[in-house]
Amino acid sequence: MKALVLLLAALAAAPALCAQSVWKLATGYRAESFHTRNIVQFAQEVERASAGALRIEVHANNALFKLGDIPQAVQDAKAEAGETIMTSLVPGMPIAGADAVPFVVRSYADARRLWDLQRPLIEGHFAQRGLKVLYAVPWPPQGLFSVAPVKSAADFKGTRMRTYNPATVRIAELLGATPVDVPMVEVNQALAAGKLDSMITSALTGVENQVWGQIRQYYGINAWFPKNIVFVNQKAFDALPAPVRQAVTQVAAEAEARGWALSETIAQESVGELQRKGIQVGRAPAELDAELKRLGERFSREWVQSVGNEANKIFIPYYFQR
Ligand code: PCA
Repeated sequence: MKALVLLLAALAAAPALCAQSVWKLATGYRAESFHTRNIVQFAQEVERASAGALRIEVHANNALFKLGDIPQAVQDAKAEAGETIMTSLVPGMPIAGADAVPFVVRSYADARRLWDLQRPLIEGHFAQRGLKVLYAVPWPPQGLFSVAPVKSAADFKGTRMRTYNPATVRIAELLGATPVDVPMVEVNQALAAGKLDSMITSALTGVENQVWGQIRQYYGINAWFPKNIVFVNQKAFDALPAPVRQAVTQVAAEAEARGWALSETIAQESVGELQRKGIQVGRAPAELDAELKRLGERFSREWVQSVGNEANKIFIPYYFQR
């Protein structure tokens, strides 16, 4: 009997003994968000596919590092892996802003084509920082939320617009609004405290922050599809045995495919949910729509100038090689 107990104890401990590597993966989004749920599934599948040789601990909600600090933390090996919104990297990596240029990507199929073209460039920039890209998944399309109905760009003058990346800051400026940086997980509080008049984000982010207490309007302008990117410190990756590296790469490709499908489903569900909660959902009024398109063109020109030749590597094939 004693021998049996000892044997069972040894078996129970066996997976732990095999779990040679543990990675911390930091994200700035909530545990319940679809991106994080997808990451948790990715982690579980890595553990299974590597027979316990690699365990990934997911730290959500800015708990380990703030969203914008995560790439540097992973580069400095303070965490082995992380997730951030790619467009937050724009100051040091202008090409990362390709997926927040307004009105370029109009559908998930467009977003896919853009990522296929953008990915090799992004991988090169990440490699220069000692980072390896695992996968990227888009947020649902970005719409315009407003506390009050708006008819034209003039209605934004002097109002406060919530921002989450350099692109939203520039758009607020072009509209004559004051940009107010609010992390995604604090949007609800900021709205409840009366600190915001409008924001451009996904219907999903509106749902997750239960914005119906203050927000009255949602205009489905489909401005862009920003992506979250999941990455790992290259040295941490290289330290794994070859079969485990293969397992990670394979499971990452599956997580990417699953995440894109989830995003598309959730995009539709979220707009319905906003409507059910009493938010007016519709298209932007014609005058505002035309002004936003002009503003988008100006934004594109500025962005192409800031990026230089790499922008052509994406947008020439994007527009001319369909
Ligand atoms: N939600 C995140 C980024 C894009 C989105 O849809 C946010 O609002 O911060």
